[in-house]
Amino acid sequence: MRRRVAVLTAARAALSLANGPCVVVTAKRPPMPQTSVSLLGIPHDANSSFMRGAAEAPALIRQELLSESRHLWTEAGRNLAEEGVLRDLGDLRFESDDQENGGSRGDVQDNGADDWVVIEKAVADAIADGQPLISLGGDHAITHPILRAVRRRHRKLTILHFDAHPDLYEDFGGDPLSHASPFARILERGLASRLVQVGIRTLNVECRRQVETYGVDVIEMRDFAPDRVPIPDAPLYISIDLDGLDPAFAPGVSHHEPGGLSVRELISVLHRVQGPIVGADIVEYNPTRDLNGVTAVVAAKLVKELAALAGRQ
Ligand SMILES: [Mn+2]
Repeated sequence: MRRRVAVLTAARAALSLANGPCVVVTAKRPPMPQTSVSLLGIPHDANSSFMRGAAEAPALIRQELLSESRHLWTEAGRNLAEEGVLRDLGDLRFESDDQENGGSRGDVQDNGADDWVVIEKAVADAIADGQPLISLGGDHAITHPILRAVRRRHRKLTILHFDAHPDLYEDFGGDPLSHASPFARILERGLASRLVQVGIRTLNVECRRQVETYGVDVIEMRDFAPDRVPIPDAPLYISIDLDGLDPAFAPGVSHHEPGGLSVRELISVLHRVQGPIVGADIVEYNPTRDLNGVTAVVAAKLVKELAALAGRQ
């Protein structure tokens, strides 16, 4: 049942009480609140296999997003600067944080900290009111605990995933929580009913076997065209590893893999998404590899275009 909002100003209340029956003035029903999009930094890179640095990303992406060098209008015509549209939840802090080790890998450590539980709980809190969330990594390992929380809220869930790599390794380098393995964990636990991967250009025998095992729809980069990408049904989650882009566009990643997507090609696919998305992440920005901060600007641009999708009614 719709709740009517009654507003009784102090002055009118005083007047009413002085002059007889109390008059309750019913305010005009406020307009439907716009969907707001939450932003959460998850500075975690302890499961990176090659080099660290992605934990430094969220603050730099946010800085570019809010830079005065550009406005917050999206290409689809949404102004993220409007009050209440963007809700910044800040960055997560991990109890296991320490400068030398960069946090625990996500499994329970001697100190009792479990970074995966921290991430899962923060994401669950962020989406508890039904509003979509864009998470800023961190490395790609964080998509697994994020999806644990998102899937609990959405009984059906599909994923559109941009990446140079399929991230389907069973146990990369002995770490089942590796940033090369999140989609193996997600699919083996049934956290998504369909996974579409775009930009892939690193398939080896093991990964091709995993693609078969889990029934993943892979659009390899050699076959890519924006209109060839099947957009999965809603509720849809979008995961963007910035190394899906060509290193010419996004040099600030740990694993340079030439022959990738242009920024425009990736956005063209995003613009084909019809319905609202329930969540998204942008991961693997590694500032230690960036040139003039250009990759942070790309990440900020993608936050804007994702927010336009997430904010649809
Ligand atoms: Mn990747």
